[in-house]
Amino acid sequence: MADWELLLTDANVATMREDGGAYGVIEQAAVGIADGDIAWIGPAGERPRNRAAQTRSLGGRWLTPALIDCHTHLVFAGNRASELEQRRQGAGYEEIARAGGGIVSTVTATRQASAEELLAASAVRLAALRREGVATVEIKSGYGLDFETELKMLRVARALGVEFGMTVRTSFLGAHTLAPEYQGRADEYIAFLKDRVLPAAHAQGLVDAVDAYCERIAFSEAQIAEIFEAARALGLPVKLHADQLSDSGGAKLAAEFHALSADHLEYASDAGIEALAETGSVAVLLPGAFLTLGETQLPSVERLRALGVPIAIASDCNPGTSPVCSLQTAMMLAASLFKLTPQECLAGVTREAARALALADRGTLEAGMRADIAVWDVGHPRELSYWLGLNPLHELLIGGRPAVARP
Ligand code: DI6
Ligand code: FE
Repeated sequence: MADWELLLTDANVATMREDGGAYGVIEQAAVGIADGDIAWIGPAGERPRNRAAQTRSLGGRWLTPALIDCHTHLVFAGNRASELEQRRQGAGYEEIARAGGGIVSTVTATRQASAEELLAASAVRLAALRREGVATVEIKSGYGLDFETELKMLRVARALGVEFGMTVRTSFLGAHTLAPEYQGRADEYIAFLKDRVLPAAHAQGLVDAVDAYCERIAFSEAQIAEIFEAARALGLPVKLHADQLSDSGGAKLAAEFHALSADHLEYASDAGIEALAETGSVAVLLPGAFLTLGETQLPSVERLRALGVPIAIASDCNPGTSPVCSLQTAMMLAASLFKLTPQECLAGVTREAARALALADRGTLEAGMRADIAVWDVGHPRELSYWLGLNPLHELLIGGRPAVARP
């Protein structure tokens, strides 16, 4: 009877362990896999003599933890390509939103779509992420803004995880923007969300975390605090779209609720970043939205580094501000626009992205962690935030089983 289901040999490994030096590299490594987890990993010369049902040489290729996209809105219907022309005529994101475009136009399309149509449209985007080595993805609601559609979105997100054999973590984002039916009655909308929609979604097992949009075109700190109090009462962690378009006090609010993460942060104040540092919240940077909006205010990466705030990177895949279905592109943009190092970029989509989702069983390659492993045709892991438009994935293993192989 074999001890291991699979033994991988002749590989170089970037474990991404925090205590492992640059990238946590193990050269000429071997990996023993049992029951979908890493049973042993280390220099091949030190490998224990466990028997393996299957042994595979990886020909000297590099292994990293499978990628984790910790911030997406990838379930939606339609798209917003028409806004490109509006922007070329000088209209800004907020102006388009106030004129009834933006999120609300995606809401209309998403409400009209059946669950099957929503699943089919979203599957195309999830397949693109998985082809690039993503094994875990966070998916938000927030394009329903009514009872039926918010739950429909979350059910589709769960179904996508099953269909693709990936881990999907859902975030309830009913507080994405004001539902059209509640114009001028924001406080009533917040009450509707926290008293009716969130409890029902939670009771059906559809919610892993609660998110909100803290911004002048969305909701105030006080309104979001009500949603977050309801999340806390249900035992759900929170995360927050914070200080994306203005210093709206989002980082500080996220810290007050010990949020898993504060996301965007272009306009976060030093006090807000210091608050995040004190609570250990992860800063999730979203360069796709920064680029698409033509933003010029950079997030304070130096401040985040100096205060030891963990930095994650995500695609923010959404039809309005970040039509990006590529986590590798987000890595390259984080390197080129936000000046993160290649190691920070790879940590940002592995170890730190796992932290942003409170997933302690992945994000590094070490004994006991899930065998979610990406195999790359690169000369060094730094290339993963270097190429734009070239996907060097050779193979993706999810739970130790091949999920994607280079054709
Ligand atoms: N911030 C964003 O960039 C997205 N949502 C949010 O809170 C935009 C979503 C959209 O425009 O569809
Ligand atoms: Fe977002």
